[in-house]
Amino acid sequence: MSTIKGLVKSDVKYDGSSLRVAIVHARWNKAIIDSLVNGAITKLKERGVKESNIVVESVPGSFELPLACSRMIAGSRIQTGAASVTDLLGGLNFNLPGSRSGTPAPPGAALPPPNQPFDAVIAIGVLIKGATMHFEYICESVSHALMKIQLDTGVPVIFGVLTALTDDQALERAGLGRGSEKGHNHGEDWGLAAVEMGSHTRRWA
Ligand code: DLZ
Repeated sequence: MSTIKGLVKSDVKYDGSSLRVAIVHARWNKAIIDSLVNGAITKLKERGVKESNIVVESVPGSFELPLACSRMIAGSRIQTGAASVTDLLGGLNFNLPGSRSGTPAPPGAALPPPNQPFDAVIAIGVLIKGATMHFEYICESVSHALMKIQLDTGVPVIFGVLTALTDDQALERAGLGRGSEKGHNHGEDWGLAAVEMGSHTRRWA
């Protein structure tokens, strides 16, 4: 029997060719992260987002994702003049060492000035439940913070944080399942969601 759960594909094929998208990912559970990030980049490119308009940045763990997303959105707006410095407290001296678009920049390298603010940010992390309450606290605070950032800034923040109870749950959701079923790579959905939401918010502006 087929399932009723899951995402129904949009009838519209959104065009990402004019969009600029940031991916911010944690480095905890890196093998799973890599697969999710690659899935997202594949779909962004499939929808026409230019490699030079995909910026990938890493942070230590999922707990660091909200601050990074917030600063990247603010910084890209200041650099492009889309917001004034006074609007965006803390955005001065914004610099993104080690960021990459397509291929990694050398550590310490500054990003070239972008020609437009980010249309969407994808926050990617993999939280796997352990023996303590760490998992619950991080899941709760990160999901609330990411929602707040997108509502406060009006820039879509795609929730690419897996909150898995077991290693296998996380692996399956990154297309790396250990059984006969490899599972579906959710990173692909996040790439498509970024293009769809980036396109919507331009129309809704
Ligand atoms: C500390 C911690 C733990 C226990 N588990 C994870 C995890 O499963 N996934 C993840 O992304 N990060 C984890 N972290 C690290 C925290 O997110 C954070 O980086 C540290 O607490 C430092 O603020």
